[in-house]
Amino acid sequence: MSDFSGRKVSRRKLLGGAAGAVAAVPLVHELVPHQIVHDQFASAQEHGEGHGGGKGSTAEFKGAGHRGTVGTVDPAVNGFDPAGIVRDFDTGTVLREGGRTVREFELVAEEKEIEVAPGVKYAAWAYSGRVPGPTLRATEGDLVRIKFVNASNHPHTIHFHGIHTAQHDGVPGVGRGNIDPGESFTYEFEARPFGMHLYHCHSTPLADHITKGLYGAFVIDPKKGRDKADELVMVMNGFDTNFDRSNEVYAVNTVAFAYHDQPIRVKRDELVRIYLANVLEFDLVNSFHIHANFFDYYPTGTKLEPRDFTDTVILGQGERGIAEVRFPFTGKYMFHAHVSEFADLGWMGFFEVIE
Ligand SMILES: [Cu+2]
Repeated sequence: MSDFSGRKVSRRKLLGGAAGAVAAVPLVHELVPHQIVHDQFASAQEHGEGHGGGKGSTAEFKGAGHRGTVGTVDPAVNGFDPAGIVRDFDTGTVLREGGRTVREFELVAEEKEIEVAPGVKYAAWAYSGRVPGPTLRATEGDLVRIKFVNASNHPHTIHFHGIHTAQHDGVPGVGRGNIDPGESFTYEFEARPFGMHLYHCHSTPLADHITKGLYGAFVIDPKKGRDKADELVMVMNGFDTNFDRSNEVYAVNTVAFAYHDQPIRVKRDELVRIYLANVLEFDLVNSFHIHANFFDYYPTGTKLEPRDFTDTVILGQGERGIAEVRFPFTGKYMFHAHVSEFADLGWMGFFEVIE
């Protein structure tokens, strides 16, 4: 298939054009160099850091055996660190009102340049300076109050997944709708149902407002709690760094290969609970795979019995779940998207299991 100029038109570009508001974008981006990120990843391989390359090829992992980037992203540049985000839960300011627990949060939308892979900058939109935004956490039945301040130059909202009224659904044209630059609004609802949920901007064009970085995890604990565990948050995301409506960089918690360079340290035999979400745009599926182990999987985390005992789960856009795993042996164990292209472009890391 080709357009009027005779160039090939992909299905992705046709869909992009059909969205109306972005109709002009696909042609403009024909002019944008597409190869920058791939070249950056490829040049690392020429220097012996690619698959099976040099130092990383021994059985005992010792270096950059799989990642195709040179150097690392300095957390000070972004003001957040995937090593911190993975265990960072914001339980809000807790109040009691009429015998009920109330949790108050504040999220501020702002424009922020972030580095998503070494040397790869991205003009993000962020909630409270982070991509993903803070992982908000409440217990089923709590009253949750989120003050949203729009300190950016575009209208935004916060749409929470959960059960609540239309007025607090964070959708343009309903209730307060778009929150304009400089304005604020407080969303309020009861936390339910328990599970692993999401929040994200719902302004239009929707894919743009999400992929720019306005999303975060929203954990609701069951009233009776869950078994004690080492708890991790993994928001699987990606970045369209050349605006061609496909992603060039893939990651968990934003920075490509972050947990490859700095493995997530867990204890042997300890229960590890992973709150997993897929917020990718432009790619229809993502996946999560653990090496040399199997995990219990709870889709959306809304039931207390696992649905699967597996080593790989597939998640569509906006899908999430909870994985529970124990590592019986010490050592370094890879985890990555089993969509192999994503793994090569950043969505790959390690657990380091210690005594
Ligand atoms: Cu937005």
